[in-house]
Amino acid sequence: MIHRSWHVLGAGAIGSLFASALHKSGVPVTLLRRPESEQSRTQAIRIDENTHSGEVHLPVSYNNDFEPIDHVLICTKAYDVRSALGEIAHRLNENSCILVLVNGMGVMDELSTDFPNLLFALGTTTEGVYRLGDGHFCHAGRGITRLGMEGLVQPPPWFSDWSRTERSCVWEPDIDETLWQKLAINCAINPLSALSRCNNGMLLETAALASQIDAVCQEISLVSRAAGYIQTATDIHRKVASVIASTANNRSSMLVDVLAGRRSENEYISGYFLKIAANYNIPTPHNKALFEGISLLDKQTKT
Ligand code: KPL
Repeated sequence: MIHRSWHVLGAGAIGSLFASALHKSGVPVTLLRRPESEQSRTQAIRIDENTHSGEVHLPVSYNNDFEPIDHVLICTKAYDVRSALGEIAHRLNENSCILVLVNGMGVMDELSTDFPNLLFALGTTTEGVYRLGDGHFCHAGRGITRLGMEGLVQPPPWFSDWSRTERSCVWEPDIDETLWQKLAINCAINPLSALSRCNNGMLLETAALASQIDAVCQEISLVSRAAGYIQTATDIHRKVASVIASTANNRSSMLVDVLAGRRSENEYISGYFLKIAANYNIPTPHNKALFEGISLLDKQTKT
């Protein structure tokens, strides 16, 4: 029996869902936190699902503590990963596994520059979970979590910690295409819903918004084809329509950020897409206008 342990950096909605799931399946889990004022060394996480509510109590370690970290799940906002990892870098080594489960793409470009000796795995999830209060979350929709590492077709031993949890987790041999597909869906839905301040469903119910979705998807398809993401190039219109239908009553994460006056992850979603489009000299005026609209809102936030 191998005794692995996991640390979780960024215990927001998604981080807490997986911290709780790993703990419940018998894996020791510790939450990482900034050493701010007098705080307790344990934290309760409560997750409601339908009529059930489950609570777990997890130990807390401060980022500036010294015990080494073997496996860490990072679930911060995309723009915080780099500095958050910097705060725990002294506890990591070239054998540590660092699993980055954040929105958007482009974080890896930053991390491989700053931390060339560390080993990273990446992931994306369609689990729907939102915050109700401090350490209290609602698991509103079950989804699938796809994890992978560049060039690794078969899962590494640590993946069994994930496959044994109550959550549905699969190993993805081509994580890059999977992340791109999620990015493409986010590029279509998130900025338009945030600028229009509407639930996802309205994007196809209103003719003017539906034609914008179509134009944005057209550009995404062209760029995806040029970049070699053939599945996304072929499927994007259908995929976006299906995600809009299945999340019709939800607010996109970008709309939630905008309504909370928080900086959005625009640079790691549309911003990353525009960089790739520019690499192939493909004009993407619709995506660019959405990016610029959200950038203006981001400039008004304090974070
Ligand atoms: O991932 C999403 C988000 O809100 O960030 C969905 C629901 C897919 C919308 O793009």
